[in-house]
Amino acid sequence: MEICDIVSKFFDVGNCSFEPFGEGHINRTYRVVSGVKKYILQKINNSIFTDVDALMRNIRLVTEYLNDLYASRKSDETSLEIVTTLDGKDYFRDGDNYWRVYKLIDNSVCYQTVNSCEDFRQCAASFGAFAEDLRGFDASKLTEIIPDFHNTVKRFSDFKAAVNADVMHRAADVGREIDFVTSRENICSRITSKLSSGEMPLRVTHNDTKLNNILFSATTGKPIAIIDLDTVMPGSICYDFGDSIRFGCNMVAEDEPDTSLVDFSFDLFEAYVDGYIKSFKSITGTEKSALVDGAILMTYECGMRFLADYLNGDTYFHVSREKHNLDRCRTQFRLVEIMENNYSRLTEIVERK
Ligand code: ADP
Ligand code: GN1
Ligand code: MG
Repeated sequence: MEICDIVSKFFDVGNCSFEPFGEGHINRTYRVVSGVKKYILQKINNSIFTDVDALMRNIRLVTEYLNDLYASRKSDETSLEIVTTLDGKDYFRDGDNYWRVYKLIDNSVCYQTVNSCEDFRQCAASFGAFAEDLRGFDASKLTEIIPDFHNTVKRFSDFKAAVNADVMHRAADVGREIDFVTSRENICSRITSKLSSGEMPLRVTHNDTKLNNILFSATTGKPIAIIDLDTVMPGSICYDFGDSIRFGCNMVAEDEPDTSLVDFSFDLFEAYVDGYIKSFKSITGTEKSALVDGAILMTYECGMRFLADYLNGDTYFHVSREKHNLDRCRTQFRLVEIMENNYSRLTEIVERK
């Protein structure tokens, strides 16, 4: 079906125009304009999100909860707003394709790299408030949409399976990267062991807190919306903290082919820790003391996922060039090295806050 025909299942289109939008790795996103109205249309990646009903139920529950909260506070923040189909459903199914529409959050900008410490501090405050605001949300209402999403121990065994299968015959050329992963097997359980012992609380978390999943106001420059709620489910706060650090403190793009350019900003790290801890008031001592581990683990895990996908033939993350996933993996591993080499410096920054 054509894009405008799909959109007509959601609203009366009139003159419809659309363009591919954003830099997400998972869904296909379009910006759609119809008269004065603007929307985001997404083709849901249903090979990853196999239970689309549960996915959209999770998003509806969380967005309604947050939007009610923001309205009661008369806050400028907003959450996503699902536009239903003309027959009242949260998505439209066309054979094997599943489509959803959100209101476009207008007058907003989305960044791929951080502009300043102040912006990153505000981004941290916003993700910290997200965690704090969802404290009262009943996690049992949510489906664990991708089980073991940030279970690094499980990710490690999936990685080993990809190496052993070596379906594309690529393993021989990436021996160094494979060794990088396997030599760090002992770090995989640093967070999962604390969650299973009950030392660390399981909370409702976002699980994909990279910078391009937050929108800033084009007028005030302040964060106005946390988007990409596909992976909201129970998790550790250290995952959310860590994923923001992984993406935001890297001074070059996630897919920079020249790893000698990869650099980790300690100033940005400090700004993020500051903004996060100030707004996330209920953070526990155990969580705070595992934030640096969260940053290392999320970066290591993401690199391992990119490498596994490279070995599997690039079936998960969208790629736009040869060895794209390998470039992404290498930037992550360089960041891991920098953080490992500066572990006490990072820990001191957290302890000072
Ligand atoms: P993916 O899961 O593929 O990352 P996202 O839901 O993050 O998909 O959307 C991709 C991009 O589209 C975002 O990074 C952002 O630039 C843009 N976007 C998504 N939803 C909205 C929205 N409601 N308003 C404005 N921009 C949006
Ligand atoms: C994907 O959907 P997107 O592009 O925001 C991925 C994250 C990775 C990230 C790496 C559902 O995020 O887990 O950290 O790419 N999302 C999913 O950039 O797997
Ligand atoms: Mg995204």
